[in-house]
Amino acid sequence: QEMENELRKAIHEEQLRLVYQPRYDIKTSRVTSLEALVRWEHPRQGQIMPDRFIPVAEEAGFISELSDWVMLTACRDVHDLFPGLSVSVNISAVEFKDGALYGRVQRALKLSGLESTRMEIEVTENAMLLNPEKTIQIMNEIRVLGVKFLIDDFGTGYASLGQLRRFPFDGIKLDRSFIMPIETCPDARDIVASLINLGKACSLDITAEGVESKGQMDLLSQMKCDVLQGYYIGRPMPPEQLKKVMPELP
Ligand code: G
Ligand code: G
Ligand code: NA
Ligand code: MN
Repeated sequence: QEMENELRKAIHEEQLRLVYQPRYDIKTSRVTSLEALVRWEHPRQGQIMPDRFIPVAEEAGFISELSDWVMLTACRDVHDLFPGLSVSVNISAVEFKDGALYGRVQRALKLSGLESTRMEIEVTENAMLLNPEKTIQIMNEIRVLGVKFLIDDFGTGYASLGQLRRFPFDGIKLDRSFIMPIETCPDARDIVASLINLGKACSLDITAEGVESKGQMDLLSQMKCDVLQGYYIGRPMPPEQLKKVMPELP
């Protein structure tokens, strides 16, 4: 309850920050997109991670307000600081409940001036289970703008691939729990190879999350993964810092 009130205030008192984690495109050997991740700089408690306060915002019914701030700030930062790069934002399942998301996305694009084809939205597979018909309709409307959709943490949720095939996704992000063991465990490697092939068969762009070593990067390149994200490529960083280190990234 107390956290709820403080978080409401935080949105208006500029206590929220975005950090950006680079995503590396294997084909062009370049960082081509960034994921925006929110942080709360609490005046007394210091930095609070989203796992702790996103659920609070969801339950208290102001996740959309928070998300509006995230979308606009992310679109502005990328428009102003990272010419040519795309940006992805994380959207909660509950944001598909009403019909407002289309207008909210459009507003962030308009106010920032970012080309719509440079914006991506990450949704977890659990979002697909709440209200499939309506979610598909909202996704289709937003995709007409040119915005892309990615399934986040793929493999950790409860949706089946049969269910997911009905949704208009552009890409999937393989959860880092699949990527972690690929260097040491041949079974894990086979599973990731199958997931990549499966994704390709559905014409989906495949991102591997949690890439922490050169060995994993090489294996994933061999398996024809499309995009890599993880500490080996770069940690989530404030925009100014990322801008500075960009030339030194792999
Ligand atoms: O790296 P990090 O601790 O930021 O991410 C933890 C979790 O919080 C991830 O699952 C991520 O998708 C989620 N998350 C980060 N930023 C946002 C955001 O702006 N909105 C939502 N809904 N989730 C976010
Ligand atoms: O659920 P989502 O994938 O959006 O969560 C992103 C989370 O994963 C963030 O907390 C981010 O800091 C973390 N993360 C990003 N790259 C790596 C990595 O290479 N290893 C680990 N352990 N965590 C990572
Ligand atoms: Na994400
Ligand atoms: Mn993820």
